[in-house]
Amino acid sequence: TDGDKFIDGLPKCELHLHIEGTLEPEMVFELAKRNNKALKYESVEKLREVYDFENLQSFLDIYYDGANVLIHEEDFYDLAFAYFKKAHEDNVLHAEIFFDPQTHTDRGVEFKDVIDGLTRARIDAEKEFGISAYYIMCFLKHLTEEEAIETLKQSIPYKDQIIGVGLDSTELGNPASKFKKVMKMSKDAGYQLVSHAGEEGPPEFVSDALDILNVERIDHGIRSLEDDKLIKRLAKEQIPLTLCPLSNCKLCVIDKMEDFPLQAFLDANICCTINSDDPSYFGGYLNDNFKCVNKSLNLTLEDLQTLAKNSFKASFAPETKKEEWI
Ligand code: ES4
Ligand code: ZN
Repeated sequence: TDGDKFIDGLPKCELHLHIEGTLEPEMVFELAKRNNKALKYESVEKLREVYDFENLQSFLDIYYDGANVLIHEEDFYDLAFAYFKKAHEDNVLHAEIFFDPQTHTDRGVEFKDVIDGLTRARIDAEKEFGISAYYIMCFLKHLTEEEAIETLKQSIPYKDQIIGVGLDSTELGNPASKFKKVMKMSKDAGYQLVSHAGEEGPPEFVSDALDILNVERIDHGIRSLEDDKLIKRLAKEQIPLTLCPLSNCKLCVIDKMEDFPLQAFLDANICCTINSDDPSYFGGYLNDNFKCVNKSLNLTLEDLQTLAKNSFKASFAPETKKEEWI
């Protein structure tokens, strides 16, 4: 359709993408072979068949298992470079990419190998595609704050390669208060702060991320709509939300794309953005997310433009860059 062509040509930013969530089944098999790792699935097709989730946790179990094939610096390079190629095809000019160091260091992979591979891919992609990118290190909410502090310490020698710190993984049972100290330490170390909140958890989890952790951006935040006062606050303070429509469908946060409440966020004048979260697991990259939402919600070209503009506005890129892009 016309909308699809408009979306293809629209310059945009990706602000909510887990690099481990771009690991395609084909690459799982390639890396397993290269690293002499046995897989419990007999084929790419059989692996893809288990990508059928009922909630966040059922996805996370599969996602952490998939990450086991990532071992060497070049594995992280190949993973990230493949993503940059896809992103460039989607007219993504700038990406702020999450990585989960603990998923790897807990298996004996060195922090250095993770960040070195990711950084080398970023530099090569900037040269080859002209794409710009930052990395955001996430602490896993299902682990302890002490473990997060240990990871923060490991990151310090590489802090010039990391723009910020986020929180992801299991939301229910892991409130913001659990990570108050490590997030303050991260801010003091010079990192920007973001957090997943209000994906499966109630709106209070979003206000707590703002009030207790002082984050600048909320990842997901879809359940904010259940609290009118919070919605007014997000609009007034122009706190960006990085929404992920295909993710919300696949993890049963919503029943169907027609229920994705984008219009409510737009009507409330909230700086909402469209993102792909874990594209290999959720059925599509950034333009697939835009197209799916556009088709199900009958957006106007103006809405699409607003969403792209919001993505630049919400990014951590310097103001001069943003002006150039918008
Ligand atoms: C995630 Cl969709 C989602 N939610 C929370 N944590 C995550 N890590 C990777 N994908
Ligand atoms: Zn996420």
